[in-house]
Amino acid sequence: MWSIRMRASKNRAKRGSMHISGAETICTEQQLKQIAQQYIKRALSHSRGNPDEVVITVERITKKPLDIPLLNTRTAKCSSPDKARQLITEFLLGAGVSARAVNAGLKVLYSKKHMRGACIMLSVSGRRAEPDRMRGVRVSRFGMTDSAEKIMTAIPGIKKSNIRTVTEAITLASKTAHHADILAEVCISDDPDYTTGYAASKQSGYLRIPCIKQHGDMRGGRVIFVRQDADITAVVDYLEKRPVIVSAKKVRR
Ligand code: WAQ
Ligand code: MG
Repeated sequence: MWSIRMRASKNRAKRGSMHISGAETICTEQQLKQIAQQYIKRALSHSRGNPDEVVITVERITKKPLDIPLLNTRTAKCSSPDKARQLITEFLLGAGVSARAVNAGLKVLYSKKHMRGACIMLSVSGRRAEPDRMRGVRVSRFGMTDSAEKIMTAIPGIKKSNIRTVTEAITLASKTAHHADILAEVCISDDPDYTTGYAASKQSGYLRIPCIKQHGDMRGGRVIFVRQDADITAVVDYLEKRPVIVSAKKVRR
């Protein structure tokens, strides 16, 4: 198996280069060429702008991937960012995150500062624990089995053109939620024309939240809430390095 990742950015020469788009999956050797082609096309036709650097990393996976279940999906009734904040708050409180950490998390999610990765937040104190606050932690080395991908196409209410975005998000969220020290994750896309976000946890599954932000807003972010006493180094190592395949076989309610 191989891990393939893409990252596109703009203004590479100037200070503060801008992240345009990123994607990744785990695949067989035969699939590599086709996926690399798709990723380049994606990088060059992104709503956040035109990149001047596209990096594709292809890496053989030597460790056997961990087989984990696909999260169940639901879509919330939501028609405004205000309502979305309320839904996120309820979801996080239900997952055991303190009110203080919820507020700190919302601040990061709706902040103007743009990160390429996710913020790791302690679930009681609301303290940020990611090693690099500018960059955040990139969840990486995950893929989905073909059978799980088929299930994705059958989820009601998802536009065909959005299936890829949703599939990638659920795969990442399934990997994240699987770790015992992770209580929940919330995500807002940084694509100005993608206004559905999500909240996810192992217990409650993947909750799609429409209208999480206004159309045209370039801001986005991700916050992963961990147990207050979590081993941060181990969590980051799992998120970044542990190869994971998400499959539909073990879907639970
Ligand atoms: N690891 C950690 N954080 C990431 C990663 C990653 N691999 N990729 C992106 N981020 C962070 C980063 O801060 C971005 O600004 C933010 O998340 C949003 O990234 O069911 O497309 O790739 O319809 O724009 C949600 C789909 C799509 C909801 C989310 O995120 C649905 C999306 P984006
Ligand atoms: Mg994006």
